[in-house]
Amino acid sequence: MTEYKEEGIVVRGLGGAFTVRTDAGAYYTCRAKGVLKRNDGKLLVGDRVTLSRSEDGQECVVSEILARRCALIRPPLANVTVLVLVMAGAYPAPSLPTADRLLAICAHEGIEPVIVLTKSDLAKAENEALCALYRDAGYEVYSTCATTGAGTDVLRAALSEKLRAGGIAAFAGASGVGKSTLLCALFPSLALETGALSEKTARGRHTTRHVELFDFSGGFVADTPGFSLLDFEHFDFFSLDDLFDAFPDFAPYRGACRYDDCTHVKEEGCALLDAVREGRVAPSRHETYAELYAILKTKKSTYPKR
Ligand SMILES: Nc1nc2c(ncn2[C@@H]2O[C@H](COP(=O)(O)OP(=O)(O)OP(=O)(O)O)[C@@H](O)[C@H]2O)c(=O)[nH]1
Ligand SMILES: [Mg+2]
Ligand SMILES: [Zn+2]
Repeated sequence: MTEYKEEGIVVRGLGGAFTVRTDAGAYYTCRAKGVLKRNDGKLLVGDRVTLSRSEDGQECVVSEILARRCALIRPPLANVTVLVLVMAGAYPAPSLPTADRLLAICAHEGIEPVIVLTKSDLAKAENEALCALYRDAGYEVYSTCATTGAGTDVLRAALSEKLRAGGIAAFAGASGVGKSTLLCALFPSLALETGALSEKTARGRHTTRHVELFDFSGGFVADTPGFSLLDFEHFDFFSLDDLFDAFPDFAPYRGACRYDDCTHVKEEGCALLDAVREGRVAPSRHETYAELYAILKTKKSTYPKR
């Protein structure tokens, strides 16, 4: 068999079949070579790859993963450049610890975070409070309503600018928060499946089950399966040494505490705790920090320091 080798990007992965878009713009359904299925080197949507194919394209194998800039486990996606964290003030109620954990992972991985508060028709006051909290913490925040389309033009323009030079903007957030609905409001040509919330728990039902990339501007937007509250419970994404810097809003207080080895959890003379008391840092941000401190303290540092 004559073998053709081409480079491209994995745009979809479902049940062991991967769709690769080659740099020439053709789409092939591929299997992954055995070594790319193991946990440590697993092929992810977003990976740039080499594919080997027969002339007619019937036999396609992803044979190699090219250099990765980063890899997320939740959502499972490689080379994310912008993480669009979708939240709502209600339906489902937001989990700030989960949001803050994902934002910390972004900071650590060098991924630009963008926060979108959606369902503004259902949760106007709650969304405004969240908007103030995260803008004060220095994050870029947008407000949208997928039902009326409010705020979608502004968000689309911002994403277009961010993706102009390539990259992947991944929409992530709790199940049922409205990621797929928002993507359809932003890009009407996408006909993504969406699902109602459970009446009993007002939570989502995991309607989206796979990650998929769609062309936009010079790069891609990605829909991802919503996470549940348990997904970030077991926090193992970086080491204790990197924790403080994963909260960009804490930066002004670095090195300002009375004790050099201050853990910023309970010490006297802690500049960060003073900032929380005086309303310069949101208590919820510090609570997440303290929770992660307790979790990471018990772990051996096996991560390369950045
Ligand atoms: N009122 C209102 N409902 C919305 C809005 N956005 C989404 N919804 C509804 O919220 C429900 C869940 O929306 P989805 O888009 O499926 O949520 P998702 O985040 O993709 O959920 P998963 O795929 O499970 O992760 C659907 O019933 C949507 O119609 C909004 O802005 N306003
Ligand atoms: Mg969805
Ligand atoms: Zn301190």
